[in-house]
Amino acid sequence: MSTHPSTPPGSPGSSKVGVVGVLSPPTAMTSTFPRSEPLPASQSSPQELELIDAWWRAANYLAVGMIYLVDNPLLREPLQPDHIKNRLLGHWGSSPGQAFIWAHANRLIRQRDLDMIYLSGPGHGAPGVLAPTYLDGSYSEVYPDKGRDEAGMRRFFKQFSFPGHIGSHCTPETPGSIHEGGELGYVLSHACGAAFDNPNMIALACIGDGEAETGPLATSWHINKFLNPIHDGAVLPVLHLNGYKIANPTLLARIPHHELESLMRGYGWEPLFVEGSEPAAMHQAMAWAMDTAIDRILAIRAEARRSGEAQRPYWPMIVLRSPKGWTGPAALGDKKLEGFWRAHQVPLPDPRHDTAQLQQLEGWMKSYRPWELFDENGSLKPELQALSPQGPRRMGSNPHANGGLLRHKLRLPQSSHYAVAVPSPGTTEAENTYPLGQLLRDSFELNPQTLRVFGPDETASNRLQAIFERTKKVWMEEFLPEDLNGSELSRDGRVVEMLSEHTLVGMMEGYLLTGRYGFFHTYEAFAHVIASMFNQHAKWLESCIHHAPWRAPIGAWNCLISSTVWRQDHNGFTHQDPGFIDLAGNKSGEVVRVYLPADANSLLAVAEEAMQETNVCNIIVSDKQKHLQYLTLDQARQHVAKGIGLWSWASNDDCGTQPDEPDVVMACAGDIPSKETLAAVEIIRREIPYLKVRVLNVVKLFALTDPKEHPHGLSDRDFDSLFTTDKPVIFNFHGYPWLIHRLTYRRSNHVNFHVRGYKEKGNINTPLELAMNNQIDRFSLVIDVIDRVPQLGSRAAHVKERMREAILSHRSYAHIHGMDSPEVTNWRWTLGDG
Ligand SMILES: Cc1ncc(C[n+]2csc(CCOP(=O)(O)OP(=O)(O)O)c2C)c(N)n1
Repeated sequence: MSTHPSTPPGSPGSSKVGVVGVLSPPTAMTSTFPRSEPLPASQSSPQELELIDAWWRAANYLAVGMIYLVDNPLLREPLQPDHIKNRLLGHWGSSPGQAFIWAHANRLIRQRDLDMIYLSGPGHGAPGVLAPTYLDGSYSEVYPDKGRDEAGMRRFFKQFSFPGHIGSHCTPETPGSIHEGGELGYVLSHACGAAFDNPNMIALACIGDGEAETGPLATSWHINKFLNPIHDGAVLPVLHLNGYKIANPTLLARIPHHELESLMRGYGWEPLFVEGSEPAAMHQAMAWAMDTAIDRILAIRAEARRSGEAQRPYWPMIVLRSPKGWTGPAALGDKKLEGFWRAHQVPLPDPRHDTAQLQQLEGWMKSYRPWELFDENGSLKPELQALSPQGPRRMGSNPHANGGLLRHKLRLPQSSHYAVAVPSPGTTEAENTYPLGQLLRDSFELNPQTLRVFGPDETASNRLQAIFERTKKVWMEEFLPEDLNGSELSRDGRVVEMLSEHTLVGMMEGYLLTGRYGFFHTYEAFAHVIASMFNQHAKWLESCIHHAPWRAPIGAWNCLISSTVWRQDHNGFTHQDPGFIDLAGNKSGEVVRVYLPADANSLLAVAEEAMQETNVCNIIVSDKQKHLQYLTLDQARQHVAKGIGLWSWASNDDCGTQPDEPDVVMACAGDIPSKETLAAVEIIRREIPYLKVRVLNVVKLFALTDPKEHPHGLSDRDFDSLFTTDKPVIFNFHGYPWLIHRLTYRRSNHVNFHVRGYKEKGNINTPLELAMNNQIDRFSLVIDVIDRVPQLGSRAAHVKERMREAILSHRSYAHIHGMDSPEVTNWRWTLGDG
């Protein structure tokens, strides 16, 4: 236990007091740690650092208390087995280091009136965050029953990682947190998003050295290439090199010092090293590092703002190399704990049943000398309370970390300015995403500091290039003369492009969580790259709604999925994967929306609705290529409002004064599937004119499901009236067919649903050939109708034969000419608008 100089009388842990330097380097690694140079010292007075040490001891005491205790929070009586929780869950290893960082940040915030938030990369070390928010009073303000007295402390301890209460991570219930840190890897990108357009903010980001091994974190060191010191805040990374993960050493802790230093410098950071285990010297060194880092950040900022010239500086970062489970028990029997991976979670696993462990725990807790820290009532002593900043400057109460409070309503321009003219359905073509780019372009004007677009290199490729008429791509690196010709780069751009979907979505989330708006777009197949980020954000929102109602709603997480499966003419099989929306079906309907607009105006109408929503994830699937246009903007708005539309202009089952009774329902969702459905309907109406066909188009995917499951869900009555209760439904779907079955399995007519969609049958194909391979093409749909409508069968044998021949001849045409026949490419809806 690398602990503090004085010990409580009679403490069972007292024999270990004063043991320092428990991290002995393996002989082969002597150049790695510890370094031979003395630790740098700060200007702070010893008295000031002693107080900070006392505050840190209080935080560590609370961290241990919340992992172990249900009672006797101040150890006013000897520790008994009954005071210990039945199940011990939580992470000690990361906590003391995180509280150490927080303690030192408090001093800087107070002395320099900094606007600073804290992001815990290893959020599983929540005790190291919860304790500081309790000490600075923020916790008790949000949760008054966890007051700053003995009874409040007891409840504060008990609730931690306890059934029916809070989790063991920096969950949304944690005041001051915008980053749960459950899934490791996103702390730098979240911090960067928070710092964007917050010129006075410093986002202090603690990075776990295990976390630093993840792909997302490894690439997110590049955030410094996107932060403009004139109008953005700063990110101060603290790489928490506590040496171990759950059961292994970490790579960055074991590489030679010069390699680590070179790595950080190579990424453009200026590393400041704080390394050791002896608290007094570490406080000195950390105070020096924090002062140096903040001096540097403020100087960079001041110079950039004075000169008006934004260059990419070498922003400072701190490497904090301290023992895992610092100040905890040195060992349990012959098993090393402090400074080893065994300190990761609960170092003493069973003090409730093992008397020796109980004594060890008591000694450990008393080593923090709680009687020096808390008064008679159990409140933190005034001189230690005075170490926290005041009001909203406290990192537990900084309003940026409850960003919905700061959010202004998103202002969108009139979509009618960008509407595509549709003289008659299915007769003209347009690029579906292009008008959305125009809408985004003008949205920047209306939300100049609160909107950003994120994409991994594809803004123009996804046909959103109209944006560049108003703003560019932010680029803090070198410019070459040729960049002026079409690269669309600028120091002030509001579009962020980097070929790391993780980093971009992390940035967007940080931006949203601090009260702004974001729009991410990506190729469909590669949306899977950020699948778990979507999961985590959806969970965050869900928890906010149910467990942290004090968090104000934040702007929607928007993801445009473009370059979709059906138009991968040259990219082929790897670029065909419409499965991201399957994932959305797993998440709570409260927080997830999926839209499949079939044309440009529908996409505009979707954007109008979706982007204004709060506390949701919007997934909008729309291809970028030229597609047939069906609806005027007004019609599209109505269509989106309804979620599923009966396209009467394409149907022939409207029987006027007779009951409307279709023989078959042709449903579709998505651009290409809608076109193929309409082409099939046209064939049917020409070839089998006596057949009554109803055409439905689904724009809100979750309209298909039960309204109890999703707010978009259609009532059973509405659903049955559209889809009938007994007629065959041929559903042509953008994605994998099972999703439609999942969503409709409870509907009365589900047994008659026949769904076509992507079946992994693809390669380098023409659009029609790909559709035929997966049987979403017009000819296969006609065959489906013939097969499924009972009164057809052999009565339509000739039509079916012609369809089979058409499939063969169109495939053959594609293979000879390398393209679809003009008859297909130039196909238009010829039956008018009903
Ligand atoms: C992406 C991801 N993979 C695996 C895990 C499981 N996990 C939880 S903690 C941990 C070790 C983390 O080590 P580090 O980042 O160094 O944190 P610390 O040592 O501060 O606890 C792992 C692997 C996770 N949470 N996220």
